[in-house]
Amino acid sequence: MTDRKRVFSGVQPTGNLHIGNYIGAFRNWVSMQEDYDCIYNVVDLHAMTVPYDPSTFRAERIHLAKLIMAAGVDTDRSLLYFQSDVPHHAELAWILSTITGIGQLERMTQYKEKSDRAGQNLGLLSYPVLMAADILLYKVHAVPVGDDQTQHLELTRDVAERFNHRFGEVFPIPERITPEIGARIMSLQDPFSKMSKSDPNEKSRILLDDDPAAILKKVKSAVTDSDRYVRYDWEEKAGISNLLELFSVFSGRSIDSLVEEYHDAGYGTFKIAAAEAIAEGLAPVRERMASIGDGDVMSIMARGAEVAQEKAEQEMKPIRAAVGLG
Ligand code: ATP
Ligand code: LTN
Repeated sequence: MTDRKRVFSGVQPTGNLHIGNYIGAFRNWVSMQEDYDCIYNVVDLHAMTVPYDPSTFRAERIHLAKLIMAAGVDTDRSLLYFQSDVPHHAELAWILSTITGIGQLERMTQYKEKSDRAGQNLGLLSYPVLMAADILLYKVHAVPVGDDQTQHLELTRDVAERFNHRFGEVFPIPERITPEIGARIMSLQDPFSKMSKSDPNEKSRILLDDDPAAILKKVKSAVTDSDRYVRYDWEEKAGISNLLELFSVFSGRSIDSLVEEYHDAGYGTFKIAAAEAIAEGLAPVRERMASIGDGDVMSIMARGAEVAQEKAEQEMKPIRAAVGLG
């Protein structure tokens, strides 16, 4: 790698990727490859903080890695690996946990939501510390994520500042990168809650590998309102505004031009056109998915882990020295 600025991001193998993940995070994972040295992870250790099935976990991890490649992460240019293959993440998380307050962790919205739903455990509480370790391990400058990760990024920045203050200037303070449109894509069934992998209602999300018929069905059943005019207005028309964002991202057209064209076309016509744009935008991902074999994925991930282990070991040396270890 050169001395270009670095980027890190991760995604949990907690289910199939949806277009919220794609728009909020992956588009930037892909586009940032042009200008940055990018390091991306399937954060399997994070996924273990909620109940999961160990007998399917391996296949889910591989499937997610394949989707990341199909979505446009080029493993000749970017480093991609399973977080659990590089133990330095957990080592640094331990060091950082010694300077993180429990009160701050207990205030994390995601901790409160997930512990209410799935039950408390220490891993879930310290989840953001492991995320801070992922980011700080490589001294990255930028982290492309969706809106829901804002609080975790703030914690990462606090921990980095605290570390630097206590042990010397080791970590740069990383910036959050979120898209202008689509940082928070909402559920198709409830436009007031975010589209999520773990929502039990499958109609709430469009998956990256859904076929055009499935996409049309889900968009048609998307919850809107009883009016008939297409307007971009999150207060009054959250469902339609959500669809407008999706339509805009996948068609490359501005929201204004879509509103102009579909203002009084009726919701039925508008939804069909939006579904077609989404299906067309996702077609290359679906095609690439079919052409990548599981064996290829495993060997690419093994190579990624090997490169990362060496790099992470180099990065850990000054960190260990700063805290008096090593
Ligand atoms: P889970 O439901 O298991 O929490 P998730 O759908 O939130 O999963 P993550 O693996 O936590 O997915 O997130 C992967 C990336 O996608 C993160 O950068 C996250 O901010 C982003 N992301 C997740 N949901 C959305 C959404 N609805 N809109 C925009 N970005 C999102
Ligand atoms: N918590 C993140 C996943 C994640 C991550 C990271 C994102 C784990 N480590 C480091 C960016 C950088 C989420 O999306 N739920």
